[in-house]
Amino acid sequence: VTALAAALPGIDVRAWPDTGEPAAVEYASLWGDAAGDMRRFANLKVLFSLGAGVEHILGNPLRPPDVPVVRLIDPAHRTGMIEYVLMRVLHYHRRMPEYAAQQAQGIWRERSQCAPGDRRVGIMGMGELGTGCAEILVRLGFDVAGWSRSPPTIVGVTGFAGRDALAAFLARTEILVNLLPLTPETVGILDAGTLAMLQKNACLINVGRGRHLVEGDLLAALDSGHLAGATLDVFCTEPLQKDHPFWTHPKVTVTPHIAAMTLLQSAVPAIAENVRRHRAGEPMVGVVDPARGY
Ligand code: NDP
Ligand code: OXD
Repeated sequence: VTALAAALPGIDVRAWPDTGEPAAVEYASLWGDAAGDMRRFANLKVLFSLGAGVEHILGNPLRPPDVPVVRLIDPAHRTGMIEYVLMRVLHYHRRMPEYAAQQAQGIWRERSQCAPGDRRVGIMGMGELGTGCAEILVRLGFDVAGWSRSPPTIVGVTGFAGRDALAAFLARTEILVNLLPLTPETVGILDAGTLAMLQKNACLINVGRGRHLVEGDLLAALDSGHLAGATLDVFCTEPLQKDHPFWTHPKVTVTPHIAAMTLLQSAVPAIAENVRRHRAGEPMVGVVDPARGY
């Protein structure tokens, strides 16, 4: 609040739940649905998500339906996601799970090394974050494909678009990165059927949303030996339940939804700039289309 107030001189910035008179609230920045019935803020002009995802706002039946929803687009967020995805792609590409298993048994054994150009990485969701990851992987020489609704047009990336192209995209993929938004069309998209389409011994990096993945189907695909590993940053229930099999599964790495964290120093200027634009009658950056869900 202090940082946002400093970035918005002349505007009264309050921390929830000290909102003052509801009718005086014009802008709200939020994560989740803790604020409950947003319709009581009768003069609300914009709802800002404190993250890139907006399903927590669009899925709230108590949101004022005509108020624009704006997602967070900020360079530090993008950098954080690129770091995380790159770290895990390299982890699988350089066979670190196998070396970790060898170390546990004191085995000194060199394994074959694959050139990046022979490693096929597939990215689902070629938006702000997927594109950032794809560009850097291409620069490192990986064989990168992207899947989105409209055909991706990133230089060096093999593009696939729409449901009809999903099977072909998955069939070529050895390391799958999920960076889709959660929408009615993408919920449960990583299920037994789609996981089975991946190459044998493929690995999954799920940094989109937990509900993209049918968790039991992933466990079955790992246990059958079809998939070699999974890095999961997002889960159907967060925090992940204490007794969830993912915690101890030898092929699963769990992180607590930290792939790209919202950092004050870059999120605050991004929101403040959008407030400025809105007040100046200029287009805001990151306005979502509620009909598409992202
Ligand atoms: P964008 O809105 O910029 O991009 C979304 C991409 O997904 C677009 O390429 C879009 O296609 C594609 N897409 C959407 N629906 C479909 C569909 N039905 N079929 C195929 N492709 C589809 O989002 P961001 O890149 O900013 O963020 C993506 C997601 O990453 C967020 O929504 C959030 O869930 C997750 N995230 C996770 C974080 C973490 O810490 N784990 C941090 C930040 C984000 P098209 O290009 O054709 O429109
Ligand atoms: C986001 C997230 O959507 O952190 O920004 O998950």
